[in-house]
Amino acid sequence: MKLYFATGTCSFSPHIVLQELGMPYDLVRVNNKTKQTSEGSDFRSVNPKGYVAALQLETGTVLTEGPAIVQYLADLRPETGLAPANGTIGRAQLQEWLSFINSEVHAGVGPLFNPAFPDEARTIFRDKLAKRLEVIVARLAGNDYLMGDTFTVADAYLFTVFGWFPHLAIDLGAWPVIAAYVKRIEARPSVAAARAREADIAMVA
Ligand SMILES: N[C@@H](CCC(=O)N[C@@H](CS)C(=O)NCC(=O)O)C(=O)O
Repeated sequence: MKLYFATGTCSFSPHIVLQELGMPYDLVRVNNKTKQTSEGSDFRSVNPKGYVAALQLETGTVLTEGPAIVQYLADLRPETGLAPANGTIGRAQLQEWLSFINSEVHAGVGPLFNPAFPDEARTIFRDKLAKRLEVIVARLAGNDYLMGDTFTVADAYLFTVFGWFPHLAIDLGAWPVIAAYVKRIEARPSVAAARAREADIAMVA
Protein backbone atom coordinates (compact mmCIF):
# COMPACT_ATOMS: atom_id res chain seq x y z
CA MET A 1 0.00 0.00 0.00
CA LYS A 2 1.11 3.51 -0.74
CA LEU A 3 -0.22 6.64 0.95
CA TYR A 4 0.05 9.97 -0.86
CA PHE A 5 0.31 12.64 1.80
CA ALA A 6 1.05 16.30 2.42
CA THR A 7 2.27 17.32 5.86
CA GLY A 8 -0.22 19.15 8.06
CA THR A 9 -3.24 18.09 6.02
CA CYS A 10 -6.08 15.61 6.37
CA SER A 11 -3.86 12.83 4.98
CA PHE A 12 -2.47 12.59 8.51
CA SER A 13 -5.66 10.79 9.55
CA PRO A 14 -5.14 7.69 7.34
CA HIS A 15 -1.45 7.88 8.21
CA ILE A 16 -2.22 7.51 11.92
CA VAL A 17 -4.50 4.61 11.04
CA LEU A 18 -1.76 2.89 9.00
CA GLN A 19 0.49 3.14 12.05
CA GLU A 20 -2.25 1.81 14.34
CA LEU A 21 -2.59 -1.22 12.04
CA GLY A 22 1.11 -2.02 12.19
CA MET A 23 1.11 -3.01 8.52
CA PRO A 24 3.89 -2.09 6.07
CA TYR A 25 3.23 0.83 3.74
CA ASP A 26 5.04 3.25 1.48
CA LEU A 27 4.71 7.01 1.67
CA VAL A 28 4.76 9.48 -1.20
CA ARG A 29 4.94 13.19 -0.45
CA VAL A 30 2.78 15.54 -2.49
CA ASN A 31 3.48 19.23 -2.96
CA ASN A 32 -0.08 20.48 -2.76
CA LYS A 33 0.78 23.65 -4.68
CA THR A 34 2.74 22.24 -7.63
CA LYS A 35 1.10 18.76 -7.48
CA GLN A 36 4.51 17.16 -7.90
CA THR A 37 5.23 14.02 -5.89
CA SER A 38 8.36 12.61 -4.28
CA GLU A 39 8.25 9.77 -6.81
CA GLY A 40 8.54 12.29 -9.65
CA SER A 41 4.99 12.05 -10.94
CA ASP A 42 2.22 14.61 -11.31
CA PHE A 43 -0.13 13.76 -8.45
CA ARG A 44 -3.14 14.42 -10.70
CA SER A 45 -2.22 11.33 -12.71
CA VAL A 46 -2.76 9.33 -9.50
CA ASN A 47 -5.77 11.24 -8.16
CA PRO A 48 -7.44 13.43 -10.78
CA LYS A 49 -9.16 15.30 -7.93
CA GLY A 50 -5.71 16.68 -7.12
CA TYR A 51 -6.04 16.51 -3.35
CA VAL A 52 -4.67 14.25 -0.65
CA ALA A 53 -5.20 11.76 0.79
CA ALA A 54 -4.96 8.96 -1.79
CA LEU A 55 -4.24 5.33 -1.02
CA GLN A 56 -2.88 3.14 -3.79
CA LEU A 57 -3.40 -0.57 -3.29
CA GLU A 58 -1.13 -3.38 -4.52
CA THR A 59 -3.63 -3.94 -7.35
CA GLY A 60 -3.08 -0.36 -8.55
CA THR A 61 -6.54 0.76 -7.47
CA VAL A 62 -6.49 4.24 -5.96
CA LEU A 63 -8.91 5.00 -3.15
CA THR A 64 -9.61 8.63 -2.24
CA GLU A 65 -11.75 10.50 0.33
CA GLY A 66 -10.47 10.24 3.88
CA PRO A 67 -13.57 8.64 5.44
CA ALA A 68 -13.55 5.84 2.82
CA ILE A 69 -9.79 5.28 3.14
CA VAL A 70 -9.78 4.96 6.92
CA GLN A 71 -12.69 2.49 6.89
CA TYR A 72 -11.00 0.38 4.22
CA LEU A 73 -7.82 0.33 6.31
CA ALA A 74 -9.63 -0.51 9.55
CA ASP A 75 -11.33 -3.47 7.90
CA LEU A 76 -7.93 -4.97 7.02
CA ARG A 77 -7.39 -5.61 10.73
CA PRO A 78 -10.80 -5.85 12.44
CA GLU A 79 -9.15 -7.10 15.62
CA THR A 80 -7.72 -3.61 16.22
CA GLY A 81 -11.21 -2.27 16.94
CA LEU A 82 -10.48 0.78 14.79
CA ALA A 83 -13.97 0.38 13.28
CA PRO A 84 -16.97 -1.71 14.37
CA ALA A 85 -17.95 -4.48 11.93
CA ASN A 86 -19.77 -3.57 8.74
CA GLY A 87 -23.53 -3.92 8.95
CA THR A 88 -23.72 -3.17 12.67
CA ILE A 89 -25.28 -0.11 14.26
CA GLY A 90 -21.83 0.65 15.65
CA ARG A 91 -20.47 0.95 12.12
CA ALA A 92 -23.33 3.23 11.12
CA GLN A 93 -22.59 5.39 14.16
CA LEU A 94 -18.91 5.52 13.22
CA GLN A 95 -19.96 6.66 9.74
CA GLU A 96 -22.23 9.23 11.37
CA TRP A 97 -19.15 10.71 13.10
CA LEU A 98 -16.99 10.50 9.99
CA SER A 99 -19.65 12.36 8.00
CA PHE A 100 -20.02 14.96 10.72
CA ILE A 101 -16.28 15.57 10.89
CA ASN A 102 -16.00 15.66 7.10
CA SER A 103 -18.89 17.94 6.24
CA GLU A 104 -19.38 19.99 9.40
CA VAL A 105 -15.89 20.41 10.86
CA HIS A 106 -13.28 19.75 8.14
CA ALA A 107 -15.28 21.57 5.46
CA GLY A 108 -16.17 24.22 8.04
CA VAL A 109 -12.58 25.18 8.78
CA GLY A 110 -11.10 24.67 5.29
CA PRO A 111 -12.21 28.06 3.87
CA LEU A 112 -10.77 29.88 6.91
CA PHE A 113 -7.27 29.11 5.59
CA ASN A 114 -8.00 31.13 2.47
CA PRO A 115 -6.77 34.71 3.02
CA ALA A 116 -9.23 35.88 0.38
CA PHE A 117 -12.18 34.57 2.39
CA PRO A 118 -14.23 37.67 3.33
CA ASP A 119 -14.42 38.69 7.00
CA GLU A 120 -18.21 38.54 7.07
CA ALA A 121 -18.24 34.94 5.81
CA ARG A 122 -15.40 34.15 8.21
CA THR A 123 -17.56 35.21 11.16
CA ILE A 124 -20.48 33.10 9.92
CA PHE A 125 -18.23 30.05 9.55
CA ARG A 126 -16.64 30.55 12.97
CA ASP A 127 -20.05 30.85 14.65
CA LYS A 128 -21.27 27.71 12.93
CA LEU A 129 -18.10 25.88 13.90
CA ALA A 130 -18.59 26.83 17.56
CA LYS A 131 -22.04 25.14 17.41
CA ARG A 132 -20.52 22.00 15.92
CA LEU A 133 -17.88 21.94 18.65
CA GLU A 134 -20.66 21.95 21.24
CA VAL A 135 -21.85 18.63 19.78
CA ILE A 136 -18.37 17.18 20.18
CA VAL A 137 -17.98 18.55 23.72
CA ALA A 138 -21.28 16.94 24.71
CA ARG A 139 -20.17 13.61 23.31
CA LEU A 140 -16.72 13.68 24.91
CA ALA A 141 -18.04 14.60 28.36
CA GLY A 142 -17.64 11.22 30.07
CA ASN A 143 -16.21 9.49 26.99
CA ASP A 144 -12.53 9.21 26.15
CA TYR A 145 -13.29 8.82 22.44
CA LEU A 146 -16.10 9.57 20.00
CA MET A 147 -17.31 5.97 20.06
CA GLY A 148 -16.94 5.63 23.83
CA ASP A 149 -14.02 3.76 25.39
CA THR A 150 -12.35 2.71 22.15
CA PHE A 151 -10.12 4.75 19.85
CA THR A 152 -11.42 4.50 16.30
CA VAL A 153 -10.65 5.95 12.88
CA ALA A 154 -13.07 8.79 13.65
CA ASP A 155 -10.73 9.93 16.43
CA ALA A 156 -7.74 9.83 14.07
CA TYR A 157 -9.67 12.14 11.74
CA LEU A 158 -10.99 14.54 14.37
CA PHE A 159 -7.55 14.78 16.03
CA THR A 160 -6.07 15.66 12.63
CA VAL A 161 -8.60 18.43 12.03
CA PHE A 162 -8.14 19.82 15.55
CA GLY A 163 -4.43 20.07 14.75
CA TRP A 164 -5.27 22.94 12.38
CA PHE A 165 -7.05 25.07 14.98
CA PRO A 166 -3.98 26.78 16.48
CA HIS A 167 -3.07 27.93 12.94
CA LEU A 168 -6.47 29.62 12.76
CA ALA A 169 -5.97 31.29 16.12
CA ILE A 170 -8.68 29.10 17.63
CA ASP A 171 -7.61 28.18 21.16
CA LEU A 172 -8.84 24.70 22.03
CA GLY A 173 -8.15 25.58 25.65
CA ALA A 174 -11.55 27.29 25.53
CA TRP A 175 -13.02 23.76 25.47
CA PRO A 176 -11.16 21.82 28.21
CA VAL A 177 -12.85 18.55 27.20
CA ILE A 178 -11.51 18.92 23.66
CA ALA A 179 -8.06 20.00 24.86
CA ALA A 180 -7.87 16.86 27.03
CA TYR A 181 -9.04 14.69 24.11
CA VAL A 182 -6.34 16.10 21.83
CA LYS A 183 -3.71 15.49 24.51
CA ARG A 184 -4.93 11.90 24.94
CA ILE A 185 -4.57 11.13 21.24
CA GLU A 186 -1.32 13.06 20.93
CA ALA A 187 0.16 10.54 23.40
CA ARG A 188 -0.52 7.57 21.10
CA PRO A 189 2.69 6.10 19.69
CA SER A 190 1.04 5.99 16.24
CA VAL A 191 0.96 9.80 16.11
CA ALA A 192 4.68 10.24 16.82
CA ALA A 193 5.56 7.38 14.48
CA ALA A 194 3.52 8.85 11.61
CA ARG A 195 5.16 12.26 12.12
CA ALA A 196 8.62 10.68 12.08
CA ARG A 197 7.88 8.78 8.85
CA GLU A 198 6.67 11.99 7.15
CA ALA A 199 9.72 13.94 8.31
CA ASP A 200 11.93 11.32 6.64
CA ILE A 201 10.62 12.19 3.19
CA ALA A 202 12.25 15.20 1.60
CA MET A 203 10.18 18.18 0.49
CA VAL A 204 9.16 18.29 -3.16
CA ALA A 205 9.47 21.44 -5.28
N1 LIG B 1 -13.15 15.45 0.32
C1 LIG B 1 -11.75 15.21 0.58
C2 LIG B 1 -11.08 16.53 0.85
C3 LIG B 1 -9.58 16.35 0.94
C4 LIG B 1 -8.89 17.69 1.19
O1 LIG B 1 -9.52 18.67 1.59
N2 LIG B 1 -7.58 17.69 0.96
C5 LIG B 1 -6.80 18.91 1.13
C6 LIG B 1 -5.85 18.76 2.31
S1 LIG B 1 -6.74 18.59 3.85
C7 LIG B 1 -5.97 19.11 -0.11
O2 LIG B 1 -5.19 18.26 -0.49
N3 LIG B 1 -6.15 20.29 -0.75
C8 LIG B 1 -5.38 20.66 -1.92
C9 LIG B 1 -6.24 20.99 -3.09
O3 LIG B 1 -7.48 20.93 -2.99
O4 LIG B 1 -5.67 21.31 -4.13
C10 LIG B 1 -11.58 14.24 1.75
O5 LIG B 1 -12.42 14.29 2.65
O6 LIG B 1 -10.64 13.42 1.76
